[in-house]
Amino acid sequence: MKLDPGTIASLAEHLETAELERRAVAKITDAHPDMDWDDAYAIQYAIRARKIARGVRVAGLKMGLTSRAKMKQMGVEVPVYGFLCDYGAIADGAEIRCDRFIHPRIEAEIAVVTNRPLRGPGCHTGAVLAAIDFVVPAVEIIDSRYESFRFDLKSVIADNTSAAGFVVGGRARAAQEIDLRTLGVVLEKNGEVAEVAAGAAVVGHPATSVAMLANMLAARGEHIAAGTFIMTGGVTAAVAVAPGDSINVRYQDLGTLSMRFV
Ligand code: OOG
Ligand code: MG
Repeated sequence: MKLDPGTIASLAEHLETAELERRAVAKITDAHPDMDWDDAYAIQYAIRARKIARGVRVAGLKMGLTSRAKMKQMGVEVPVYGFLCDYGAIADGAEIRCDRFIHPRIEAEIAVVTNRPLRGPGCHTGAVLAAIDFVVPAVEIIDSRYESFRFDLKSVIADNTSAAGFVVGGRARAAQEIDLRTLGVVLEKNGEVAEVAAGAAVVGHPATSVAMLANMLAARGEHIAAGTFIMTGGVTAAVAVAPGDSINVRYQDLGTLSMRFV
C-alpha cells in the first residue's frame, strides 16, 4: 500500500459522491500516480463499506475487462472485479432514465448464480461449472465516474469498475444444458445489429471468469458464497446509449433482454 488510510477514505468519498451526484471527475491516478493495486481495491472496498453502512445491499459481484473487445476499447489488459448494488437492479423491458447516469454505456453479459461456495487459490473452470445453479442473460449499465470514460486500471478498480446498473431476465438455464463458449449474443441498438459475440469472448469461457474472481478474492482471504449472482464481463465492446435509444440483446438459448432509454 502506498496511500495512507485517510487518503483511501477521502478518495472513496470523492468517487462515491461523484456517483451519487452524477458528476464526472478526473481519474484519481492523476493526483496519486504512486497508488498501487492494493490501494485501488482498498478504495473500492471503502466505497462498499460506506454503502453498506447506509443500508445498501450488495446484490452480486461482477468481473470486468474480461473480453478482448473490452480490453481494446478501454486500453487495459487485466480483468478486474467489483460489486453490484441493490439499487442498480433494473427490470427487463424497463424505460431507463439517462439522467440517472453521467454517460451510460451498456454491455451484453452472461451471468450465473452459484449454489455452493467457490474458493481460491486454484479454483478452476470445472469447479465453477459444478457450482453453477443456473445461467441467466444480463445487461450491465456501466457509467465511469471519470471524465470521457478515460481511466487506467487502478482508477477503474477504485471506481468499482464503472458499475451502475444491471438488467437480468430472459430464460434461466442449467449450465449442463448449454455450451457457454459457443453461446451466441446479438446486441441490437435501434433495430440495427451493433455488436455480435459468443461466450468464449470472455476469457475463453465465462465460467473461467468466475474462477478468476474466486482466485482474486482468495488473495484477500475471501471467497464466493453460495447463492451469489455474478456477471462474468461484457462479451462485446460497450455501446453508448442516449435518450431515445432502444436496445434488444438476443442470447442463444436464453431469450432476449430489452430496454429503452429516455
Ligand atoms: C470498466 C468496466 C468493464 C466489463 O464487463 O468489461 C466491465 C469499464 O469499461 O468502464 O464491466
Ligand atoms: Mg460489465
